[in-house]
Amino acid sequence: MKRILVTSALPYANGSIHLGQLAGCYLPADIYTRYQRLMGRDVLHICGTDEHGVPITLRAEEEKITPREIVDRFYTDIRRSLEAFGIHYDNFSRTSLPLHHKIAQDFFLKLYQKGYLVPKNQTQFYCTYDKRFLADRYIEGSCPYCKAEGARGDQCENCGKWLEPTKLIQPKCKICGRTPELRETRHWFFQLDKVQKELEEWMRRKTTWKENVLRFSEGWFREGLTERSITRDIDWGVPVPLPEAKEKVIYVWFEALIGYISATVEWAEKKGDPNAWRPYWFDPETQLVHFIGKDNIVFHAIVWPGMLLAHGDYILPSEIPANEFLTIKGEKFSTSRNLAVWLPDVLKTFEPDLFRYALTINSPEKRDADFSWEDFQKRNNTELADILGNFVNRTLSFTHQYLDGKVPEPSDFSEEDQKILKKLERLPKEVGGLLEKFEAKRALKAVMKITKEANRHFDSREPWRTRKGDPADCRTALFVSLQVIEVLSRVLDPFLPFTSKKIQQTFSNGKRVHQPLRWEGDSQLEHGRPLGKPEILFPKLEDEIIQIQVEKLYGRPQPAPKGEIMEEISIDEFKKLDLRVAEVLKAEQAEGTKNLIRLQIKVGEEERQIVAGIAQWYSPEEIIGKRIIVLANLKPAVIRGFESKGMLLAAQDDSELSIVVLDKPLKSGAKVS
Ligand code: B3M
Ligand code: ZN
Repeated sequence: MKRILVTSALPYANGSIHLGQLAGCYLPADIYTRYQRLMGRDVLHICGTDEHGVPITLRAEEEKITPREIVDRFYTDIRRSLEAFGIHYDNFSRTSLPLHHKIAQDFFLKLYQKGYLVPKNQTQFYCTYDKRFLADRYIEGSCPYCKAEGARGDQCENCGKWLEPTKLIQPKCKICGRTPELRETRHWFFQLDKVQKELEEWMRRKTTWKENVLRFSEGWFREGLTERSITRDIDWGVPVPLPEAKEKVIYVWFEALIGYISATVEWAEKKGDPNAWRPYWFDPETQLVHFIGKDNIVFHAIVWPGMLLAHGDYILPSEIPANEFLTIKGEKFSTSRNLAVWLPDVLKTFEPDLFRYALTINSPEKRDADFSWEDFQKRNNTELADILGNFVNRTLSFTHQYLDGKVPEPSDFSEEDQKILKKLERLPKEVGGLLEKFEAKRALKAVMKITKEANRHFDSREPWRTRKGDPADCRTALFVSLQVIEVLSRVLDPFLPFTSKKIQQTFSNGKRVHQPLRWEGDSQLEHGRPLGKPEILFPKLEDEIIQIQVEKLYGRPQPAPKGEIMEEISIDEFKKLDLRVAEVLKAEQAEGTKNLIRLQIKVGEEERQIVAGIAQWYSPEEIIGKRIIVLANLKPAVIRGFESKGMLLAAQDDSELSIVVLDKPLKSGAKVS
């Protein structure tokens, strides 16, 4: 292949990026692209925001602002946070650009002229109360296939099927909850069935593709592809370029996919070479790689190749490495249910590489994976800090302390030295080979494995003993450890670019490193080279930091593991807790959340606000007037945007939660001991 065009699914500009999207698509794509760049290949990484469709208009209606304001806010939010996470795109575009409208309309017209888009009358759900047709997510019901509730008009999140809204069970208008009626309207249908044969032949040649994509597509082929309506009666989107289709727009999924092309065209224009995009989309020597999450398989492995086959000018995807889902303590991330860990939030507290590591070493490449803050803390402390950080630090510190801070000259390599040097020589090819197959998780594990071995090698060579008894041997051992660090700094770049850069900075004796070292090359650590001072690469994460994140997510601390009494504490430690009686003056549901209640409480003379995740067990009215117990000297926290100064005490078993209340009317502010 002459060149690689990598795309990442265009995120809807209706919310910030969360960890589930990073693990599913954006991080794997960046790791793969970074590796290809380090191999010196011609690779472009294209992405941008998907700015039309119902996800945008729903959010605009919720916030009573325009779709334009929503997409402008989240285009910036998403672009900035992905950049801060270390993801470098050659172009990050947006589908509300006139350029995209033009390219999408030309694509539509070409298929229309070739007879692939056929106008038909269609009955569609209409809400008499909201006076509008209900497209896609404006209609909800139970999925006709898997019976899951909350299936949207365009796709069922549970089984991933692309749905016809009229087939939903007990359909309801998403805005007002009423049962809609069916009305006639006219739409243009993409004759997907016409390209099924070609599609199947094309897919049959994809023998190395991931099981989830092949299995899903075969299911669709077996059922038989059917025509699909690709226009909508809404006003926010790419207008249908036909005079008889006034007030209709192209269905968001149909035009967003064309966004991959328009983002590449925009890249070329920004580069001042308007034709530079052509080889990436017309030359069969281009490797076209679409990174997506599994909920986007049907549109990327069936609809999009069908559109490209119908169009006839463009190449088809070479790879579609779809990842499975990341869950959070067993629940699916959900923007709409506000159950997510948002990228802009976490970047305020944590270095990006901690997440790049945690989401890759536990990546949902072949099956769903679960994220928890406790696991995140453990991986940072016992893997990044204790294995990688420790090895780099002890090697550089020893070199500074006993070898004048310079790469020592080796003499005869011991057997252990030769063993680890042999593995080191093979490492870039081993890791690269896995990345070529989109197996970033195994690739990163291979890097951590040799780092563990390097720690053992350092221990077994005992430089702290030989530095006196056999200095030549001591120098040889450290020379080997330094060579390990040099190669680690190269192969870590795709996964942990910030850490890789810090390590390479020490080779250049503090001078700024602009270009990372190539994937393979002569070692930069010839003997005599001065080395910069080591720094602590991964500080340990304390429980308090994690606890704040847990509370942010659930609105209250999670119950201790069932039945286990926690670690003993002294009476002095207990005395640090200032527990007080508080009177609940006011209480209300915290806007935009499902399980948070905002309380105004009185503690002695002072009034303050606390937030508690108890809405599943209590209505606000039930707790007004109660005398509760609060931890009054807990550091204030902001939970889902609400300030909380203190925490109420509640007891929870596996089915019920009760807040702790007094059985006598003590004065508020009374001390609890
Ligand atoms: N915006 C769905 C999503 O954000 C859709 C991807 C479009 S890729 C062309 O998951
Ligand atoms: Zn309605």
